[in-house]
Amino acid sequence: MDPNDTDSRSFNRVSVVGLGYIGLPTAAFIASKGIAVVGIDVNQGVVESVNAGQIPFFEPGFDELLSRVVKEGTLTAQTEQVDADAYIVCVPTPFRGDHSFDTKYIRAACGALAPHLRAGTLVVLESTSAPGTTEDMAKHLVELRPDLSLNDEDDNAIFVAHCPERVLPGKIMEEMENNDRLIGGLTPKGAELARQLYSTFCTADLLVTDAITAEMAKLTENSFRDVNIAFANELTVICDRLGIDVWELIELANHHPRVNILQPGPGVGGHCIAVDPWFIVSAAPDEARLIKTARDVNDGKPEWVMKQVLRALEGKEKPVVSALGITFKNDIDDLRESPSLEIVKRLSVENPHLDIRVVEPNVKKLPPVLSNLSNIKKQETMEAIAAADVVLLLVNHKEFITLEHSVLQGKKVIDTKGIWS
Ligand code: SAJ
Repeated sequence: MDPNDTDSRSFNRVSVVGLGYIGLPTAAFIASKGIAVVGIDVNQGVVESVNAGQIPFFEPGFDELLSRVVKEGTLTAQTEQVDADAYIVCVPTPFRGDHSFDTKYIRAACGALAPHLRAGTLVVLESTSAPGTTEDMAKHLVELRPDLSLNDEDDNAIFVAHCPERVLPGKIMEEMENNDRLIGGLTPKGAELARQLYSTFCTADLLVTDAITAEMAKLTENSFRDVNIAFANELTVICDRLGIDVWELIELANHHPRVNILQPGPGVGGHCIAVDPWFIVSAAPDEARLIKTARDVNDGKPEWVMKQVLRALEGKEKPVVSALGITFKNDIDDLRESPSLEIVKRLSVENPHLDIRVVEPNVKKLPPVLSNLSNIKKQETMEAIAAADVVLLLVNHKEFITLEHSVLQGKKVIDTKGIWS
């Protein structure tokens, strides 16, 4: 096979680096098409769980697919990198204290895969990244392997692309296959090879562009949502000042044919929407004014909720708060960047006299940041509500939506998601 022939390439072995919320489903979908996939993760526990056919996190419907591809032998996991025709990098891309983009995990992935590269290998960066990261990653790869080239026409070329993930946690089974994908080639041949790889499992449109546009498009999507949620969150604060029911207001305004206001809440969490806009702000700090303000509005919401709670508890001698939900959104077990968790933690630390009961149907035990605090304990819904002076609804889990309203009678209720209004 001519390594430079990108007309129709078959991928005999694909390596997916990082077996988290995105990497593992991606690996399983490719493996389900009969392609040998090796999942690489630095965490031995994750590797063992995958090889046992068990998902190390909660995602509806995914366990069946994972156990099938592991049983069939098309997906295996290990800690050491392998030779492969294509590498898909799905490692975390956090920000530093100053909100600048941190490439440490991408660089570590490059260091491990560089010795395995050969002419014709495809490397796809799937992690959400700051503009220019794919190009920097490619340059780093050829620094590590000066015998290889990034020029499509050279015999010793490797091919690089950015194909950002777009799936919604909780709907991954549906969206992995059916969401349109951005295929951002660093070069035309990189784009073509990546298009072929993603066409093995994605049945929607594969939209080819260059790498930096794909990077910015992904950040733009999440920033669009962040700005719109900030608008809703700001309305809550304005309405509270003016004595207006924000839920009724939004419902009424959304009857306009061209208005679609999102839902306010305790803030914005998860590792995507609360993070990605900062990569734009960091790349263009003087220009990204609205995007930065939206981040500040959403990050300020937990503080506002805390003040509401303390106001509602004024005059109580032994105040009890029952917080319903600590995950970053409904019906999942994911606590990353959760504003609800932040609210509960800060209420506890800053107000040691509070007695805080936490109800979270999606986790077996509280994370150490909460369980280590002496004034917090986990309880079942009814028990926690019965004990509460203030019932603080933080996440719209299905268990809370279907709660009989009568159990809240006589309680002060702060409903940050508007499910009982
Ligand atoms: N939220 C609100 N009000 C709303 C919608 C969401 O307060 O009306 C809050 C949620 O409670 C949560 C946060 O925003 O705390 C983010 O939740 P989400 O459901 O909007 O999004 P994520 O973070 O689960 O996934 C997003 C998705 N991006 C977009 O919808 C533009 C997903 O498609 C991306 O793949 C994902 O980020 C990612 O990995 O980047």
